[in-house]
Amino acid sequence: MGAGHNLFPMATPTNYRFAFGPWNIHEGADPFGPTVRPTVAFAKKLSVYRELGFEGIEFHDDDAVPDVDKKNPGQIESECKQMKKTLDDLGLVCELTAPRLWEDPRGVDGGYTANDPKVRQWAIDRTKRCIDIGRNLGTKLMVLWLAREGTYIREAKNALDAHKWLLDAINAMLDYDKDVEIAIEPKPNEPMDHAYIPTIGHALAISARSKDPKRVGGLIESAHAILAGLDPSDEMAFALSANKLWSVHLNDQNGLKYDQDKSFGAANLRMAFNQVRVLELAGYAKTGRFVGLDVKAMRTQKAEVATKHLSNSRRLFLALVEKVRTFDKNLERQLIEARDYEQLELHILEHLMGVGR
Ligand code: 3MF
Ligand code: MG
Repeated sequence: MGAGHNLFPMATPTNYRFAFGPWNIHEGADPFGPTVRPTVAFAKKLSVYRELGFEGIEFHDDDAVPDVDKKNPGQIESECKQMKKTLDDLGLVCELTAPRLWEDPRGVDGGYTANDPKVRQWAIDRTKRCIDIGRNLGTKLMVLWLAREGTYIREAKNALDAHKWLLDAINAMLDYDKDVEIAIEPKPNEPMDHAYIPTIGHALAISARSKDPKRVGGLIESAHAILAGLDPSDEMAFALSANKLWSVHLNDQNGLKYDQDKSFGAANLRMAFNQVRVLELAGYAKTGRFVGLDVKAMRTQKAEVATKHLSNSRRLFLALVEKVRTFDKNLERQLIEARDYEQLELHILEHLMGVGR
C-alpha cells in the first residue's frame, strides 16, 4: 500500500458473498444428550438463507440426493435438476459439494485410507457421484473434509500406504472430471485421534504431488487451525499467497477442546479481526468466492431463535470489515516504521473497542 493510500476510507458497501451448510441449522444433540430442537425440514432451511443474508449453499452429496449410493447417474441428474430449479427460484447458488463418507458404516475406519480395498473403491465411487452432483448443480468446487482419514491408534494403519492411497484417490477424482476443483479442508483431529492432513501445509503439499496441482487447493476453517495450535489468519495467508484459498469456514474456538464451531469472533475478537484483515489484504471479496460460516447454535438456544449464530456471525464479519477498513493506515505505517509494536497493539485494541483516538 503506497503512502497516503487508503487513509480513512469511507464506509463502502462490501461485496462479500456468504454461505453455510444445511447442517448448521441443527437439533442440538451432543455426545452427552439427545436433540433439544425439532428437525427443520430441508425446504424450510433453504427458505431462510436469503432472510439471514446468505446466498450460497454448501451441499453434502446426500443433502442434494438422499441415499446417493443407491441411485444411478440418471436418477442423480434428474434429482439435481429439480434441486437446481428450487435454488434458482429462491435466488440461491450451490457454492460447493462434499462427499459425506463419515456417516456411512463402510467409512467407519476412513474411506480413501481404509485398509479394506473394497472400502477404498467405494469411497472413490461415491466421490465421483458427488462430483456429478456438483456439475449438475452448477459448481466445480468440491470440498474434501477428510473426517476419518487418520487413525485412533498409529498401529492400525500403515501411514505410508495411507498417503499413497489418498494421493491415488485425489488423482482418480481429477481424472474423472477435467473441470472439478478440489478444496481440502484440513483438520488435525476429531473424529479421529490424528488426521493425516492436519494443516493447509499438508493439503498443499499433497496438491503439489497430484496430477494437476492447479485444481487442488484448500478451505480453511478457523476452529480447525486453532485445534492445530495455529493462527487461522496465517493459515489463510499461506493458502492465499499460493492462490489456493478457495473457501473459508469462519467460526471460533475457545482453546484446545472438542471442535466447538462457535459464532465467528465469539471467543477471540482480535483473531477474528486478523482473519478478516488477511481476506481484505488479499482482495478475497473481488474473487467472487464465498465466506462460509461453519457455526453451530448453542444447545441452550430455543428453536425460534436457533439461526442467530448464522446472522450474528455474518454481522460480526461485516463489522470487522469496517474495522479493518477504518483502521488508521497512516498511523499503522508510522508505528511499523518506528517498530513501536506496543503502541500499534494498543491502537488495534482501542479501535476494536471503539475507545481512544
Ligand atoms: C467438521 C467440518 C465439516 C465440514 C463439512 C464440509 C460438517 O469439523 O467442518 O462440517 O466443513 O463437512 O466438507
Ligand atoms: Mg468446516
